[in-house]
Amino acid sequence: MVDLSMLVQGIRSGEMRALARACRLIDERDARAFELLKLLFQHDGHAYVIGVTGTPGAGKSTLVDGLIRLYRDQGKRVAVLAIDPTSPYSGGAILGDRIRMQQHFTDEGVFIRSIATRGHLGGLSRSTGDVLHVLHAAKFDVVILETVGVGQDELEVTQLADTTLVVMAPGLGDDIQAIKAGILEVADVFAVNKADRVGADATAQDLLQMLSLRRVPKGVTKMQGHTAVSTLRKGPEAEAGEWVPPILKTVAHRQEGLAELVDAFAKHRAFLTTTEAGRAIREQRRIAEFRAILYQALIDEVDARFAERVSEKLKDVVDGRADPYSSAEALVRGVIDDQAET
Ligand SMILES: Nc1nc2c(ncn2[C@@H]2O[C@H](COP(=O)(O)OP(=O)(O)OP(=O)(O)O)[C@@H](O)[C@H]2O)c(=O)[nH]1
Ligand SMILES: [Mg+2]
Repeated sequence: MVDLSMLVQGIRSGEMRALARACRLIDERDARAFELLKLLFQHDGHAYVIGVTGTPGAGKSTLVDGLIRLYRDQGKRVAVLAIDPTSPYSGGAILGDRIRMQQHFTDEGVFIRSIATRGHLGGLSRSTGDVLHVLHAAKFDVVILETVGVGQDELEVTQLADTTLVVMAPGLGDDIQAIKAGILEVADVFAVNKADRVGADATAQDLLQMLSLRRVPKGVTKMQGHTAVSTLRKGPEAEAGEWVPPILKTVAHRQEGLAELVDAFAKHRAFLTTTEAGRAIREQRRIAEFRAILYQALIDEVDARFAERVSEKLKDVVDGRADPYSSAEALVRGVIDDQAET
C-alpha cells in the first residue's frame, strides 16, 4: 500500500525513495498516480526545464554531464530524465550514459532516471509530463530532459521543456537529418559541439543559413500532432518579440562554452516569462497538456465502463460487418445517450 500523504511529504522533502516510488506509479499507470498528481499540482512550476536533443553522437550526454556540474556549482538541485526509445534497462546508449553520470549518483542534489517509450499507452510525452510535475513538487531547480534519438516521440517530449537545446557536431551529416526530423523548429538554442574539431565553424554557418531560410511564414500552423504545438510555441505574435535561437560553439568534455550556454538559457527563460509571445507559448502548452489528460481520461472511462460494447464494435469492424466510421459514431452516441438518461 502506498500512503499518498506520506508520499507527498517524502517528495516535498526531496527523498530519493519517494521520488522513485512516484515515478514507478506513473510508469505502471497505476490509478493512484492520478490521485498523487492532483495532490502535487499546487506545488507546480518550481523547476526550469531544459530539453536536450540532437544528432546521435553529437555529445548530448557529455554536455548534460557538464551542465549538471555547472548548475551544481551554483548550488542548484538538478534532475535528469533520459528518454530512452527502447528499454530503460537494456539500451546500450543509456548504459554508457549511466556510467558517465555515475559520479553524480552519490550526490544528493542530483536525481537521474530513464523513461522508456515502450508500453506507454497515453504517450511518452504524457508520462514524462507527469514525472515533471513530481520533480516540480520535489523543488528541483533545474530539470534536464535528454532524448536519445530524434524521432517524433523525442521531439514531442522537447515540447514539455521551457527551453530546448539542439546539439549538433561537425562531420555527422547533420543538415539533412535536421530538416527531416523538424529539429530546427523545436530549437530555442543551438550548440555546435566538438568545436575542437575542424568543420565546427562551417556547421555553425550552415545552420545559420538554414535558419534564415526556414522562418515559419506568418499565419501558417500545421495542425498535426506535435507539429501544431511546435509552430505555436513561437507564438502568434512572433513578429513582435521574436526569439532568435542563438548558435553557440562548445567543447563539452572540457566545459568550454557551457557558461555561455547557461547564459542563453537564462535569456530564453526571461523571454518566456516577460514577453507577450512567451506568455502565448506557455498558454499553448497548458492547453495541449490539458487536452492530452482529458482525452486519456475519457478513453479510460469509456474502456472501463463500456468494455463489452467497445469489444462488440471492434469485432464488427474486424469481421467486416460494419465500417469503422459508423461503428465509432454509434458507440459514441450510445455512450452519451446512456449518460443523459442516468
Ligand atoms: N572531440 C570532442 N569529442 C567529444 C566532445 N563532446 C563529446 N565528445 C565525444 O563524443 C562521443 C559521443 O558523446 P556522447 O556524449 O555520448 O554523445 P551523445 O550525443 O549523447 O550520443 P548518443 O546518446 O549515442 O546519441 C564520446 O566519445 C564523447 O567523449 C567534444 O566537445 N569534442
Ligand atoms: Mg547520449
